[in-house]
Amino acid sequence: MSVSKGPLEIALEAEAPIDLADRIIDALRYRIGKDRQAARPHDWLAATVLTVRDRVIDKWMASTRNAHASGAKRVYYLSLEFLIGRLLRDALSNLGVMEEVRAALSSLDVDLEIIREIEPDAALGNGGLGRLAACFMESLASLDLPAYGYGIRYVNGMFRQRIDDGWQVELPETWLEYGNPWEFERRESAYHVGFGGEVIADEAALAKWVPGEQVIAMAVDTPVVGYGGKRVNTLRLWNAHAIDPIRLDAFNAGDHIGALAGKNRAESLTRVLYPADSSSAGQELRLRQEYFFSSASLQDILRRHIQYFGDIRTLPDKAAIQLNDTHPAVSVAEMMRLLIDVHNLGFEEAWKITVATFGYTNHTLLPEALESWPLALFERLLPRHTQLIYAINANVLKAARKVRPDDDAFVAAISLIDERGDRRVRMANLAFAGSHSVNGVAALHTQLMKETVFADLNTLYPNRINNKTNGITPRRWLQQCNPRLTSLIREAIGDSFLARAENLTDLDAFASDAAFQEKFAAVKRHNKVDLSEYLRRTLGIKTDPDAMFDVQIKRIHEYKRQLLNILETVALYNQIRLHPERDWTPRVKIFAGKAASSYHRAKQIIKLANDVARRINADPAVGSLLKVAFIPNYNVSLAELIVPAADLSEQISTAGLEASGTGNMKFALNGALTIGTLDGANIEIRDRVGDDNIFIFGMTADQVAARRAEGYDPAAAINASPELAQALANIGSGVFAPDDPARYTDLVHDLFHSDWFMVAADFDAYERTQRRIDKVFQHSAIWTEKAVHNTANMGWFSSDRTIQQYAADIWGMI
Ligand code: 26Q
Repeated sequence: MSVSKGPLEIALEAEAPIDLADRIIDALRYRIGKDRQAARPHDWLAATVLTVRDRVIDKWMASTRNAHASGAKRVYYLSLEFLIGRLLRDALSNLGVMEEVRAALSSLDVDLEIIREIEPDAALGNGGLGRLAACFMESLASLDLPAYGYGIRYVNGMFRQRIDDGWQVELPETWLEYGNPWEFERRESAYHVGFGGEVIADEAALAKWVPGEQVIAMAVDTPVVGYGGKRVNTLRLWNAHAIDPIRLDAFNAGDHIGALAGKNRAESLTRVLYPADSSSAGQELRLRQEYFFSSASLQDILRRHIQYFGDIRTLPDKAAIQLNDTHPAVSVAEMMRLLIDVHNLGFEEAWKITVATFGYTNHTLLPEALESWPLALFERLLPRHTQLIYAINANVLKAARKVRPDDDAFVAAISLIDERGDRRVRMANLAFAGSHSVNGVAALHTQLMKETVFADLNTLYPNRINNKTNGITPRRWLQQCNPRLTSLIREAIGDSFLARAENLTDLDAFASDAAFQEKFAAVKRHNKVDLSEYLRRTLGIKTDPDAMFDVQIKRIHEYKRQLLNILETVALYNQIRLHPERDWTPRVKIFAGKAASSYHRAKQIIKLANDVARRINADPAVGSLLKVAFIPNYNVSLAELIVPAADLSEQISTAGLEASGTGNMKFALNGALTIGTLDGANIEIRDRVGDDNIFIFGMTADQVAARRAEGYDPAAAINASPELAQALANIGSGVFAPDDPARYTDLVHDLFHSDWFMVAADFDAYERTQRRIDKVFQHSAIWTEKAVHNTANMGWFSSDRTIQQYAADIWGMI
């Protein structure tokens, strides 16, 4: 894209209308090189994408031009993760050409649904944080805000999960196998990124960094289409290339491997997404990735600013840069380096510009997840940045001493360097000090930030911490994934809710309308039939679409407490066997999620879910009263199938540990009721849907903290709960693992002796609530009325609202 200054008014619409089907055929012939006879499904997909992409391009260029012409402020969202999923349906839907394209393909005997399904997910993220970035990009375009997402174009995204004999096996993910027709390589947008080397003083005694190694970052752009197709923004992902792709001297001397070593080393930077387990692994390649993408993005942002506005000192008026967690936090030091060493500003002025430009979003309080890097590693890789961080720290510590002169603990907590043990650079402190705004992602989480991890920084920089409760895009997470419910809502209240999700409250008027309830329930049942069919086809598990579909799908982590759900499943199984005559509510327990490859306990929990499923599904004593399914390879596309089919949404983290959650929002929007703790955004969901329409149980965050402080005794909690004790006895003695009865000895032992996530403490409350839910589900009209109230009151959780708050309060854009 050649970006030239000022509006370039070219009449782009003046083209003669050509039949869409002909265009697809042309794309197939002239861009793929196949004719209709030779075309395979992937060729049709590529030809369709290329044709749709053509429609996007004029709007894309116009969007970029308008931003330039108006001199509007732009937002830059820096994220190591963008968990996008498939793009085709999103683009067709937001452009409003779904039916047109479907008809064109149909005239060519091609089924849109079939080619849609073979599009691979762009899975450049682990979970919630990456998916949030994708929802934000969609909302930014939909709200007509000029924005760029910056990230890494991983060749291998989130690993593919296979379940072998109940165990997770990780396979490489290959989303680029058939190429990626959505993207544009921008060879002219390339930057050098350095590593290592040394800092010397130049003639003027100014610092000069001479890197020991350099790689090239090359931009690859993907258009992001907003709702209604008004605006198209850019997702710019970086690819790493070697400066010298091949060392010919080595090659000619016969060293064919050595000749390519530099190329391989450079390209390994953008090869693979780090699978996270919320604990910072601290590997050198990860820090290299963080710096590589931060540096390339900032060079690009500054280059664009200078090109259009001429003066680097106006940067904060024209650019807002948001850091998605600390993963891009080294950007603060890189900005200082670019402003001081390249643009020749003084330290103080550079710092003012930096702080005015950056905002930082925190997504976790788990201490083991707070990123820090060994100072020695940091200094070896980034010697100039280390100097700058020392200089920043000197100022920060001076300010801290001014506030509390005699409080060494206060000063030590604020320091950008952790001086305990091996010295480490604290990325959260760097991001905090270098940003004018620091936000949490739900009200409770933000409150806890102020009270715990960031208490001291909050004293030094009061008013910096603010809340921006997460949201989800209603286009992907209602309109596209649940067309049946969307039609029903549209019939009732019109379709303004897709752009203004708060208008969903008009549905409240229909909640007690019997005719509407019936239609709502029919939609849910239809979606459940689809999921049921998937379970039968892929897992051979037969399920009754009239049973309650009880769903927990998310990353597998102890704090999310899949174990609590499994234990309750075992307890229910025991109760059904003991009292088969009772009026049980048939349930299908559905689990899905990936465990970080190094997280042994999480993988054990996956195996347990599968062991429990195998035994229960094969037991004629429970028959269709209880089924358990662990669906392999959870990803965005699978969520789009499962969410619309859920009756009950499991959001059962230990209170205080789930920063927000966004799956909770997707389910409630699609008419599932939530069983959840008072954690993250669950609290705000309750506030909006009302106490009667959500099932809250268990300890609050305050109670969890108090219980820990007083000395929590899990064995006592277990012994006080006969059903829990029984379930644990069954699991511990190998009832579900006859082939290896000792498989869960350590897991059960740990529950008795530490139970950090307080599974035992919350078990009884959880179990009682589940039995209450059984009763409510039997009254289908009452259940559906609650479900409608959920859908009606979830509009506030649109990421449009979240983005408007960021734009107004943090970015200074509206
Ligand atoms: C860190 C260092 C090294 C390698 C990987 C990582 C890493 C990567 C990803 C650490 C954490 C993550 C992902 C975190 C995440 O997804 N957090 C979730 O963010 C959501 C959006 O705000 C919240 O809704 C969830 O509550 C939160 O868990």
